[in-house]
Amino acid sequence: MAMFKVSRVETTPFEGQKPGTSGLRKKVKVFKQPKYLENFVQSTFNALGAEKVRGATLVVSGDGRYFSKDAIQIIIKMSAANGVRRVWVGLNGLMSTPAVSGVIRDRVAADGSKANGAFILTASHNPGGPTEDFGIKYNMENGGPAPEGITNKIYEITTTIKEYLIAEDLPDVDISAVGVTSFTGPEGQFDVDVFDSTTDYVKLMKSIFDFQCIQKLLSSPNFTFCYDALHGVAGVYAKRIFVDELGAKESSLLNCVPKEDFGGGHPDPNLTYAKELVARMGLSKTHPESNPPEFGAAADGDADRNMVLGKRFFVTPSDSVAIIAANAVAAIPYFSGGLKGVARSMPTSAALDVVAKHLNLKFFEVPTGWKFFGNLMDAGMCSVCGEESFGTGSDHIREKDGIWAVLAWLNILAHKNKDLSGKLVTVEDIVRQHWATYGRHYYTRYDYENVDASGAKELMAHLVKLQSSLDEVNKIVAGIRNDVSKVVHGDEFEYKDPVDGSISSHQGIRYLFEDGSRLVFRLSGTGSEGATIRLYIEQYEKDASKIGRESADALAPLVEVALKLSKMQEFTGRSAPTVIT
Ligand code: VG1
Ligand code: CO
Repeated sequence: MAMFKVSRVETTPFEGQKPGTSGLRKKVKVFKQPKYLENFVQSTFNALGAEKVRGATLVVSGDGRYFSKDAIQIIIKMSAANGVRRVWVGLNGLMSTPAVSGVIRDRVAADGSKANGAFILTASHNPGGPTEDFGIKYNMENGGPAPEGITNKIYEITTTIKEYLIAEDLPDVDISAVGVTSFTGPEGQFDVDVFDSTTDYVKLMKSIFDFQCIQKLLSSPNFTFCYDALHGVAGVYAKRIFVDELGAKESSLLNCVPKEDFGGGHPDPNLTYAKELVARMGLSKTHPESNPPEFGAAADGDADRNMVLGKRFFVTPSDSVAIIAANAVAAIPYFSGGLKGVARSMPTSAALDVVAKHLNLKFFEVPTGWKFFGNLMDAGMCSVCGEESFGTGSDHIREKDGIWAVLAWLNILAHKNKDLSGKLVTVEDIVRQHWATYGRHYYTRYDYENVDASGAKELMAHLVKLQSSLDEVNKIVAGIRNDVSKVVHGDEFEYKDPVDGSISSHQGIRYLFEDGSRLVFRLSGTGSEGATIRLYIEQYEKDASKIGRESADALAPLVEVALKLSKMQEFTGRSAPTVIT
């Protein structure tokens, strides 16, 4: 067994190592600076405390983006030096964010021990490659992202850090082959266990869904299917699950080979960036497709997001979580005993609220970011949750789960088409039926990416200031359009966690209208450059004769109000958003 020594390396703080909505995300060139990654990793160890780190089992893996392989070797050497007992690494360093969460919760080492936490190496939906983004986040023992108490502590430590520990002489571990490599250090044995995480993940999915029923649907000549991993880590799992287990054709997989730069694309599953899938599903104006598949879906880089499409039909993520919640008990075996409760992030539309009310379910509205759902789930208060940003999931793990969401839809479709004798019940049928029952939430999000940070701050300050007089706001609104309802409430969203009582303030600026419409403005916490303003626009329509409109037409008056009220162009210099979803 190779021996290693522990070196203490002097260092000085780097500015700006503050984790955002989901970890620390920066340009690769920032992460590649000597000692940059080391400072953040050591600060995380220090924040957790030596008693938690010594003897621990840690997962280290990610979405395979550029710089991951180097980062994994550095984190292995630092783990060894900090007294970690073993590190679990996904084959080739690949593990989706939901798979990591599952591994933390369920995998057991030969000696019976389980993982205490994980470093997940991803910048999620941000592009990858030498000139693009890298990211790192820490997940806790429950499989969920570190709560704000810990991330704030990590940040504080990064501002004063003086040294880090590393086993410089530990040889690089071959992560391209499954197996355990053992070393001996001053505190005893240290193991690196490289394993194929798809097996664990397939097992988890099989314990939730009715694979037989889904397989029957996928093999029906009536039903056609397509999945786009956008060259992210989802590709590895997609092949195993959709092709090997469920019998989909190989040709139904698009971009399912993970690449360090995601093939030069933006691994973000939305109508703008998932171009190939959007065209294949018949949703591209410039590339009309004569015979699109019945079902299409995509994932982001680390496979925790999903976009679900029907033939020439887009399902908004806010509708998706509501529809899954409404059908879960009847269609999905894991939920057959009932739902403990449901939750959504604040900017997500209120479609889920209406389902919760109808089904008499506990309901929670939390700030943006998955970490807030975990406490509710740990306390047994929530089974299904989602965000408007293409994130959907359940309490099977503590992260959103892209492939889970696709399987949930397939299981619902399979359930509705059980006898397969008559006409196929399509994705569009299910959504329209849902609207007819619960009403429709017209919804859109405008993103202004990489705008000047000071302009963005001024815009937000302007919107907060306006809220001091709703009379004034209503005068302005009436001057812009006379066909929108009145603003009855304006605030900055604040959340008090019902489980631990912690408070999160400044979680987005809300304007609530008399008819249930909402405008929400937020600054993104996942960007790596400048600022990104997100504007969320929503309008509820109960009248069955009015639920079939084009979303853009229905929302046009509110969009105009939002842009003029916020003085968007004045503050940002932008006449149009970067992305509309
Ligand atoms: C965005 C989304 C948010 C999501 C977060 C992480 O955050 O809006 O809903 O939880 O990304 O998703 P922000 O702060 O940029 O709006 V992932 O898939 O990038 O880890
Ligand atoms: Co992601």
